[in-house]
Amino acid sequence: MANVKEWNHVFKLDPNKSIEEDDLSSICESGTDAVIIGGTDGITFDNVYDLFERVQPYPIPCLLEVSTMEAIMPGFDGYLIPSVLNSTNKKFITGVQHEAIKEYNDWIDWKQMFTEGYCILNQEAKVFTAAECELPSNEDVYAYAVMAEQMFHFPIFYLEYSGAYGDPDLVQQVSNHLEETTLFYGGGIKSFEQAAEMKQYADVIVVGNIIYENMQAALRTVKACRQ
Ligand code: 1GP
Repeated sequence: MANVKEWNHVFKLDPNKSIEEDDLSSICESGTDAVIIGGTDGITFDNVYDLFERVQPYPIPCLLEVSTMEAIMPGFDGYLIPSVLNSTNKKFITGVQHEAIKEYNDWIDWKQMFTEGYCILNQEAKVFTAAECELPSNEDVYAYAVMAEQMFHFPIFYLEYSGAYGDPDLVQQVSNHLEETTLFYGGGIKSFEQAAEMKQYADVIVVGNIIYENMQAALRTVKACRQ
């Protein structure tokens, strides 16, 4: 079973983007701790299943970050269930999750589920609009972090800057507000230096887009988290 507490670095693969076999192999054999399959746009059962099947031969944990009920399937090493704390719409905080439990509770293995308190901080990101977010102040973010840990006991608090490099000082402050909950940082990491900078404060670095832009740079981010 996946143990997020032991992770330092993960790659997030987007089922809506294509990746050559050699590049997929490099990602899976890079020394990263896990591969997450997840995205915002164009997520279908077929493209998730296709990627899942291609990652299976590699000895690496593969988790599904659930963004749509249509693309949920068994077989993953774990499931990440986001709850977007800075959404203005209850649907993205507890709504879709509630619907999923009503429908599938008898089949859910809760030991495989990892709930994520998401805080989305890049207004330009598709996911910011899709999840109907409002931009929080730094004080708001600290309170969301404490809420995620102390009220909801989420195993993960995820600072999501998807597509943009975030504010390391904010990540540091958030890490100071958390004791047990694992802090994920994702967004705009394109280099060894950026990965190393954010890794000083976040428990886990999530690297996505650069995989599709510069594979060698993507692979160097793993090394930055292995120091
Ligand atoms: C996206 O946090 C991840 O959900 C990673 O962000 O794609 O910007 O690396 P990037």
